[in-house]
Amino acid sequence: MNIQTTVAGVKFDHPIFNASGPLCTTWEDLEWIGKSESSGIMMKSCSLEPREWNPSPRYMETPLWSLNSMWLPNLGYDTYTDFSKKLRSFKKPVVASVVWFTGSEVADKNDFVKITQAFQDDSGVDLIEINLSCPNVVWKPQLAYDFNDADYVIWMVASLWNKPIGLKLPPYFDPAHTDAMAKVILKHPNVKFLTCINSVWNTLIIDSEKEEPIIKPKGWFGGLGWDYVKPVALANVRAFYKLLWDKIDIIWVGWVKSWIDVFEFLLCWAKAVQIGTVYSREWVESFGRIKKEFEQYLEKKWYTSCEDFIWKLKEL
Ligand code: RRO
Repeated sequence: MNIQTTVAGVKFDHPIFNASGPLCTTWEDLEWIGKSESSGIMMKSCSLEPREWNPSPRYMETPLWSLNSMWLPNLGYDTYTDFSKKLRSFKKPVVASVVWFTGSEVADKNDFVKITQAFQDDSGVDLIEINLSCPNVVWKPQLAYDFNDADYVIWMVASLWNKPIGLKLPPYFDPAHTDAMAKVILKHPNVKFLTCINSVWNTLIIDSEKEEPIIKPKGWFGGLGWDYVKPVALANVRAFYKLLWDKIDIIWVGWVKSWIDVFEFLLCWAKAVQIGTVYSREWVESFGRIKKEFEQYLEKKWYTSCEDFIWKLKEL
């Protein structure tokens, strides 16, 4: 069975790898992913300066949802450019995630340029994901909801082109907003892939037993993921596919936990899937488990490659 896939021309042995989020921050995390059955190595979103975690409690999960407010903890972009060179030894695609955040209230959009330039230059990175959608920054709206700002930032980094650039987008809930973002993307042919979606932002969950909210930062509001969010992710993939299918090679997705999600997302226009919450729950075993279950399911359906079903959802 051949379940290889490509993202912006970069080959992955199979469609399942980690999302930028849990357990991809330190060298040890990344080395474990390198040795695992993940088809790629995605690094944590990085900023100009290193950043610490938000105060606890900042993360909670149940079988149906996860809620986070990590606040971009990372070791600073120059550490990840170094890591990326060493990660080449695992012979699988390495993906950088770049975020606009200086560590102070005065974030400068030129950060994006500086960091993206470092990954363009002499690094081990194959793809660069620009995170326009961190839900947990207190004093800023998400860039992806400000279409003029997003246009400007994409223009700045797209001009540095030599490695494929993609955008990590938040969920959009109104077709007018999906249309507006697609129009921005179409102005920048160097944008080659989208990662849909980041967690659903500004959500509140309370513990009725304790009679208190479950996370502390940002007035208790965090980014929601997992089962609650999957239909929103599918709808966003569908919406962007309809608008951009012949321009943007790829649409990637999150909120996957089993073979059925992988199958559904590929059927519905994704080329690869990233796993976050399930990876943090099951750790590196999650990649092999989901891949094996996925292959078994394809065998049962007599499919021999992703080409047999990818993007082939029947129309109603
Ligand atoms: O670190 C975080 O709090 C975080 C990030 Br950068 C992101 O893009 N999405 C998310 O749910 N959390």
